[in-house]
Amino acid sequence: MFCSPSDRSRSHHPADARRDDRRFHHPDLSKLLGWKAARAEADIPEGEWAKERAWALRMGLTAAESIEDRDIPTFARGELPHYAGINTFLKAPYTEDVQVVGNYDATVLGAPFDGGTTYRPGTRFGPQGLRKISALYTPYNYELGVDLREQMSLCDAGDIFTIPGNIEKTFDQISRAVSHVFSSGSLPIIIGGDHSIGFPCVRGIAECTSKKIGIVHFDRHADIQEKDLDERMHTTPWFHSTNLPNVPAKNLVQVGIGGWQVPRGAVKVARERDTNIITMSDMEKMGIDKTAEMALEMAWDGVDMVYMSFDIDSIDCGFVPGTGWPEPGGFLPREALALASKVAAEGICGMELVEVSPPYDTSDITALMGTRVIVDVLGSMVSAGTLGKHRRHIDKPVTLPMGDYDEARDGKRWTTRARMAE
Ligand SMILES: [Mn+2]
Repeated sequence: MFCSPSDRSRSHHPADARRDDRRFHHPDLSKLLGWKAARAEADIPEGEWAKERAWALRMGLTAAESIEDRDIPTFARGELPHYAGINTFLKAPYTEDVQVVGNYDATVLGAPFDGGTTYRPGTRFGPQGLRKISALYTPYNYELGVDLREQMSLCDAGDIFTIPGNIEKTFDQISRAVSHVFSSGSLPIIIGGDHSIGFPCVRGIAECTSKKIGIVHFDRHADIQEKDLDERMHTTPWFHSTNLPNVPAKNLVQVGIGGWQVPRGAVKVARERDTNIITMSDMEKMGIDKTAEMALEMAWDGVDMVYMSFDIDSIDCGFVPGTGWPEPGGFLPREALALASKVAAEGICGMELVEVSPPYDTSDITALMGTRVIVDVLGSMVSAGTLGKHRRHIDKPVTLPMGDYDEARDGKRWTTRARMAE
């Protein structure tokens, strides 16, 4: 039987088949996260956003008459506009008085120190770099269905006063600052700084509790030598952390380790102390879910809390050029974010984000990646309902003395005599 070309194309052409398929089998959009997340957004409250906008008008005056949106102030205050303002992390309130950090679920604090680096410096500018680019985010995440501003409280306590050129004095300052924040009940989020800060950060938490602490450590490098270049450099934090009585080495899980600069000296210690190393290829073979499950199982085995250390160089250096020790072959950003989120979902007692070096960064891309890890960790904890779980384990809180300056008695700083005499 003869078929004309047009008949044949009507009955057999694949494009026609697809068109028919679409006509008769309506795709089930409700199975997509894109569909679900759009609907879930309607249930997230907006009260804190309304509060911030009203606060901005009180702080920054109402706008010029020509401006129709009457929520816009004259002086930029709070989240908007993203390019303006004096940046704290995510434009969270700056707690100049560190006595009040306990009023917030989490506290960001900077540890600007690069005296422990053994290759590229510059991480002393890490906290500033992260704060600067963090201003581009809103606190809302579509897929997670969380709005941090509505569902948790966050402050930025500014930076720790580190001592350039003196690692040990800097460590003492960092431990003191972290123990203060942890004792207040607020979750410490420490932005480094090179990786030497890992030890004093863990020490600051460990001294406030009699409970045991496990560590999940994302890195290309094992960082567990006793010394490097004769000092406790950024290659050594886990040697000294796992010497602390309540930080068992068997609960240290090191994820992403590998390449040409592990280095060998660290491997010997890791073997002696029986830490747990998961390489990039282990992760590739097992997949993200299984890797996270295994890391959590080992880190949480017999302990009460888990600390997270995230070295930005665990991500392939093509994505994070601004770091102290770049290494190819690392995580893809999506892998790193998924792993960090899954570990955080179980609840953490603190975290550090280290090795962002803005002088070597390009277009703020490394600092942005670091910011993203932190906000994803917070979002994941909010979503899982595990933020604040660490509080029950603070059984030895520290109380640090403050100075005796009294604003009512001594006046506000930067108020001149001439001004006061008027
Ligand atoms: Mn590293």
